[in-house]
Amino acid sequence: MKFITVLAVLVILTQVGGIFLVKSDCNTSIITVTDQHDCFDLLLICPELYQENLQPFIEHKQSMDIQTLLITTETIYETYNGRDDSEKIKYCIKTIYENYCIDYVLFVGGIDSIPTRYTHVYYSGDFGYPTPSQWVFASDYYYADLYESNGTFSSWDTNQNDVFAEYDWDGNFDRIDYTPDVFIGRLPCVTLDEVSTCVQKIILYEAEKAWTQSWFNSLVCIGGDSLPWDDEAIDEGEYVQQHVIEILQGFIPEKVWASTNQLTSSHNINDAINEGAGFVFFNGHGLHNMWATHPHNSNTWIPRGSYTLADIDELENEDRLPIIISDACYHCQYDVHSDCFAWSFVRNPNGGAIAFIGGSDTDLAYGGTAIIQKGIERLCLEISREYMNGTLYLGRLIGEAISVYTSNEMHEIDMLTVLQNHLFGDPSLQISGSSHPPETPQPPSGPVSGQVKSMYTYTASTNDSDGDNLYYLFDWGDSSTCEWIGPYDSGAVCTVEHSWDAEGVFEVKVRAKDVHGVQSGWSDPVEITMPKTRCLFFEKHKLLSCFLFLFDQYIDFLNYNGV
Ligand SMILES: [Ca+2]
Ligand SMILES: [Ca+2]
Ligand SMILES: [Ca+2]
Ligand SMILES: [Ca+2]
Repeated sequence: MKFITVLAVLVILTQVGGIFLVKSDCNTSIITVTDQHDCFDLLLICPELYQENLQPFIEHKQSMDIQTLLITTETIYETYNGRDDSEKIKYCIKTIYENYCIDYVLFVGGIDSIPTRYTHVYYSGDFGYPTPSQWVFASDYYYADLYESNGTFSSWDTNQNDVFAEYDWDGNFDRIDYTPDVFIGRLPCVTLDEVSTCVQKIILYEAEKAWTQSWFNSLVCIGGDSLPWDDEAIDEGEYVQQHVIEILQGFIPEKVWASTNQLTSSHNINDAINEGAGFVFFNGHGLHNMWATHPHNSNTWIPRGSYTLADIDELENEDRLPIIISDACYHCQYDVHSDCFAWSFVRNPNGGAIAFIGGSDTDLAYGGTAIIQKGIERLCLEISREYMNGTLYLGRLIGEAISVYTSNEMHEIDMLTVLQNHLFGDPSLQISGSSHPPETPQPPSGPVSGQVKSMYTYTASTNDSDGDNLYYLFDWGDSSTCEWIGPYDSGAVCTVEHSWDAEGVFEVKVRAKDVHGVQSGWSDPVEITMPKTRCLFFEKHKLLSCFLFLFDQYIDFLNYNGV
């Protein structure tokens, strides 16, 4: 086979110079290896047309120590067997995985360049609102799930009737092991300009180490009451995001919420994204070209006129590029609409997003607090947990989240969640730093009581075993927003001022992060009382004195009147 021939050439050249050339019909890419048994990290699959525009990407990945191998769809179709082009691609991924132990696979090309696989799921469940019963949607996840649980090739057509991923489809079932074996992403480019734009964005994102930038720790949450009139009167979008905020400790939430009246216009969303954010969450309703939700227990749609593709095109966040996670219908329906919602963010040359995670079909969800138990909403929480576990690469973030999700018993809604999930982005994209975290700081030092609206000074410090410079984030126990402050030398004292606007007892804590973006845990809290205990006692004492005075006067009055 031609592919075997190519590999033989590679081995010979490797033995000669430590650098080998991957020859293709129209171009040459240079791949550096140290010996012939080396593993690759990333397999890049694209049509020949895009190969030249991807050369800077390959060179950049090499510089990031991500060994990259490119193979064109034309070569795959000539070289590999399979009943159709999709199966040939899947066999190619499997072969390269087994020979070169790749972790990540990136498709560069839309549906016309690289085919997907369509599911066939019949779902008769009752969600209390109309849902389709026949689910036929694009599932690139087919290419990530290489093996069944017994280690054999996973065709997604185990009953061999050429209908794939069947679940109760005319009574037929195909056996699927939902665990991903490689981490997959797609840049569904349809023009060479889009290829170049994505390459430039990825190179800049990693070269600037986006995860170390001050804007990265902003977390934009866009949501409202996804399902009005549920029995518990929960604003589901905000409820999911409150859980995300609690998981993504150290991120500063920007709540573009219905309940805070911050979601009346599309400008609210663009203003928040233009400031820059590491992550953006959309929780609500979508079509391939829009997003919207509801105010609390209302059938009104907000923002006015919905958030549309035209709004995405107006984004100007430049290199402050978020990873967007969408819990809404049809945002990744690239197989029907080449300019779908998700892709419009990623292809935007003036900003938008570095990557988008979402679904290609209808997103089923439970109303009320049960919303976080299943579906893409649950996946939002698992993805957030994976990030806090220190996951370095984007594909692993979503892949590991799916592995956790699928470790429980799979029902129809779980199948639909996992199979329609897509990552539009580079799965080998670095999204956090590799370094030892700073030591968890001692609680902040400063006054433990004081008066409302007076300014007080607090200090904190800690050490980083790598000697990295450090930033500090204080949680003042009130609703005030705060920012990461720094950089300070490891061990140096960070001094800040704060005042409280209301009386009460506040738990104040601090955490540190190093210049690689790696964070310590929160310190133990210190209790700060506003106003001072002495003042409270004084006020009460004065009040008591006053009562006693009045009581004395009352006794005098009674005596005077001879009662
Ligand atoms: Ca598998
Ligand atoms: Ca079948
Ligand atoms: Ca609701
Ligand atoms: Ca460190």
